[in-house]
Amino acid sequence: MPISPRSALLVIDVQNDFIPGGRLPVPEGDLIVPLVNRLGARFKQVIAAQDWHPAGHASFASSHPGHGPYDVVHLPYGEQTLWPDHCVQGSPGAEFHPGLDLPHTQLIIRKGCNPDIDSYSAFLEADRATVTGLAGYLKERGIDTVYVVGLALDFCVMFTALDARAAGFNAFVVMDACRAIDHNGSLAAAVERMQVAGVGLIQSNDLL
Ligand code: VGL
Ligand code: ZN
Repeated sequence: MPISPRSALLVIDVQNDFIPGGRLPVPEGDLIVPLVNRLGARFKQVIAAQDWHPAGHASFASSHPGHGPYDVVHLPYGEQTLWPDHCVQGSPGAEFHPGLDLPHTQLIIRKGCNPDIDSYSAFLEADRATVTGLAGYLKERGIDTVYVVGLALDFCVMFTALDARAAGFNAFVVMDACRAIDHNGSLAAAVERMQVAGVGLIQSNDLL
């Protein structure tokens, strides 16, 4: 498949805390890095998302006494899964994986910065109202198609792809350049939701 100049690669949360050995490890998360680099080399437009939480963030189980990671609590905007502390602003765990080699990345979108609101998506925070500005950036640059890779497939990658569709972009997820947390069937549910929304699920071979 030729890569249109009107397309962008969105590299989601390839950060130390999501790699085995980190605070919220995604199994095999490190294995995607060489493939993400190869894909990135094919795109003129590369955008990276970086989970970037203040200490004490509302999505951290440690902020909810009596609760542990993976519990679900009610916050003003709805249900929130709780996580181990991760990707704290300025911490080593929040840095990109050292093997990520995408020096032509033009934009880094940091998300989850609001202490009271989580943001899986690189477009829209979990209150479904606060935008990151990514849709406007892409539109101003004439981009109509996004390819999404990174971590975790069943959370940040999925919500980014769904919101890309909702914002009017063609959206593809390069499945073998992602890995999932897969908690309580979340991977199968994510595949189903993306298919229903018209997100194309492809393999890196389709692009390389
Ligand atoms: C993510 C859980 C919490 C992700 C981020 O990148 O998928 N998951 N924060
Ligand atoms: Zn997070």
